Amino acid sequence: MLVEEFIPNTPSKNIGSGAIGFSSPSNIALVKYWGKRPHQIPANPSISFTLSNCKTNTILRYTPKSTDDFSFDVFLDGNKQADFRPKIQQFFERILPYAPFLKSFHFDIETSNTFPHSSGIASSASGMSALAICVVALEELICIDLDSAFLKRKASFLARLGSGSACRSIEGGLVVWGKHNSIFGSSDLVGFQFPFEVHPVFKDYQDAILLVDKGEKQVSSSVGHNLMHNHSYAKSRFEQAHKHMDQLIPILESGAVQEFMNIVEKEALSLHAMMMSSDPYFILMKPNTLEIINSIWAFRKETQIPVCFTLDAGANVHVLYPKQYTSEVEHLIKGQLSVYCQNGQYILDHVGLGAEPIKI
Ligand code: 2P0
Repeated sequence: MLVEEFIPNTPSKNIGSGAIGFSSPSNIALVKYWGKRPHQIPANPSISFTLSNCKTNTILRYTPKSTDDFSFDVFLDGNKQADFRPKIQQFFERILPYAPFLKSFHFDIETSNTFPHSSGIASSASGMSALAICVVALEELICIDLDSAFLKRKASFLARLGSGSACRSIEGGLVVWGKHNSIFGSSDLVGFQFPFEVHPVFKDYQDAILLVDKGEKQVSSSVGHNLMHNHSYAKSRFEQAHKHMDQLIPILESGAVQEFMNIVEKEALSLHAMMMSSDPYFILMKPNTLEIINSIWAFRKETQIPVCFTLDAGANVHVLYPKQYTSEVEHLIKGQLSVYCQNGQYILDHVGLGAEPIKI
């Protein structure tokens, strides 16, 4: 796959004003992306579950204009959001070669999240993927003859340029991003659906997100990624991610939940070990993160229920479990784990379908 395929070369037509809407979910990585090269190329392959309830709804209102600049306003829950502008300006600049029509319109970008703002849940994956697919839908209106599979691939390609993990939110289910030798068709440029058989247990896996700390992170993901350059353990970390991808293929096919949990937890702790051993070092886990992990391990030992955890770049804990254990795990969360959450808050989510159009 070459970037050239995403540069439009079809004839375009004039359109008037209008609006396009998409919702796009967050995703949770099982094998983590941590470390990147220029132009948003990941240092190792990753795989994630696309989520369902945690999503961003974006409406892109477009009005033709004749000036040669970017013109847009951003609204969150109806309020103008000036602090979102730099990230979107940077996104538009990065994707301009692939969406040259962006300077031909003024945009009002209206966005809202289904999860609480500043809940510590990264909104960049859902937000950037929702905006990216709106841009591609606009291209579909302007250009003639674009096929729908290509449009999804392009939406993922553009989303990646906004935020790496966003490229895994366009498709549903299990999504792979990053070149991996055992996965034919895998690419550093786009996320695509895991191409092998998936056992039914993993098709409706549950993810309860325990909101341990809703504050601003002390170290952003961009800074964290950069600290993987010259990291003492970077080479072995990237090798480990490749090994875990290889190991997950038969596990996802056979439904081997024990082996799945082993890799997923190792990945979460390896991610945070990289943070704790970078220069400068930092810790994003909080005491309550560890309380929850220990409680999950104790519960699993006692009940033999296959519930495990993973972590994002923050203190929140994602509790992963097969759907058949929903009542037992919800009981555990309500009774024991929610006391470690800020204001007792958590979000129940599950594997979802990816980005979807919104009727306007
Ligand atoms: C992931 N994370 O695979 C990893 C695991 C966080 C921990 O991708 O700089 O917001 O926008 O490409 O995608 C968070 O990093 O970083 C992330 P950018 P992004 O989900």
